[in-house]
Amino acid sequence: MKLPASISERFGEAAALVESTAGAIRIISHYDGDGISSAGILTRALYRSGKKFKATMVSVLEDEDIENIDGDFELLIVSDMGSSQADRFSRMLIERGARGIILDHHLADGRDRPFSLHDGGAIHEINPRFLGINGTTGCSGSTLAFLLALSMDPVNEDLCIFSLAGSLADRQHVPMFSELNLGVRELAVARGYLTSRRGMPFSGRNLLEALVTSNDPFIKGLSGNEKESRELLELLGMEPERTLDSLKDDELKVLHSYVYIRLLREGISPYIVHELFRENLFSERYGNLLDLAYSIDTCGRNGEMGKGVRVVWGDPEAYKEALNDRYEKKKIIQELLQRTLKEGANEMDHILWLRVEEKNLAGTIAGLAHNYLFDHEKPVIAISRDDGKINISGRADRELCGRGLNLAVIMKEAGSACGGGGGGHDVAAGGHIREDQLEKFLEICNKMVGEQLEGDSGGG
Ligand SMILES: [Mn+2]
Repeated sequence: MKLPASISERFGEAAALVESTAGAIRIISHYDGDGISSAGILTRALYRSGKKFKATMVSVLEDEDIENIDGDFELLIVSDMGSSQADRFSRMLIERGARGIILDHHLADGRDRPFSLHDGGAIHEINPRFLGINGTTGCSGSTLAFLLALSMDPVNEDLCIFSLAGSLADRQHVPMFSELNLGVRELAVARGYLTSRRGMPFSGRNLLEALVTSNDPFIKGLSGNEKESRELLELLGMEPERTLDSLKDDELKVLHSYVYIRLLREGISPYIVHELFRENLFSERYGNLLDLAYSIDTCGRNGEMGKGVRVVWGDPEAYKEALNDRYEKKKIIQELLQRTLKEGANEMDHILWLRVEEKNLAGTIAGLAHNYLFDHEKPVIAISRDDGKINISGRADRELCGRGLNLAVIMKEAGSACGGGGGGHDVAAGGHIREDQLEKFLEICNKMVGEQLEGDSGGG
């Protein structure tokens, strides 16, 4: 894989640091899909080069956790996290007489240069944000782990699948892979590890499961309805039990066009339907890369990071279990969507709002409800009670944001006017407010959305 010289030099130095380490190597990584993929890639690469290692995955690392990292290690690798605490790590490592590598793609506390061994410190830090690469879209933790593995030994090329799975789990594939991710994607396709097919993001162990469990898109009447889905597939001349990647191009086209028209007929925004057509990557062993990425991610969300790492190590039993877990989770989301559709949303002039007490899923439900269940001209605000306060998740789509909507601004202002705060992105934002302020909060949101979209005449 071709990299600009400045970047491959950074990885080359990190690889040399690993190679020169005779003692134990300690890995600390984030617990989500990207972090687990990273840890899996790093441990496999270390194993292949005969190194001693131990890996742990965590959701957050408090400052005192950094002081208390267990084990007698010579080298610490912090992955998918660490840049915002690089100073702490550095002091701890100097005290212990050890060295460290940070592979992170998150913001780094306003610093404009990475930690470097050349500066007399104990840390060699690689963060795409110091290399002119977008850390939010162009490079994930697993991309960094993979590039290090590749610098250690070209034999690690086969781990590219997990590199992309991690990027996908961080949603860096929407609308498409770019920058360093794109480089890995080109390698994976060119070397035959993955095949590329354009179309809707269907995944599943067979066609029937793909339709029945589909939440994005949620297809009214088909999603969650095994009988209707089976009948449709038979009508289209496709065995429900066939695998997705067994479909020939023209069969895939038939299925996609059918769903496309059906969604448009239901009144789903053409913009949203259009966005569903993107590249899907398939592996013979793992199916749609979406399945691999989200089953690893689900392991982390369930607190079973070890299972996730076993998936990256190629354990077929672990993948089977993790896939089951993923589809269980999809089912829960599906049931929430069905319930939301049945109960309907509360409608105001410019917003829709609904209660989602499953607070970890509120944002997901708000987003899918906006896209597929209700009037897409209005953003959806999901609220969930949480220990004396109310959590808020707002979701819209790119088209509304193009017309002036900015949910980050609204969440921030309306949140702080109601005894809390908020922020995020224009299209997806969140916040929290005092429990007795809900009515006032909704009034402010409604008014602000109206004002932001006011200047636009293209709406309806
Ligand atoms: Mn990440």
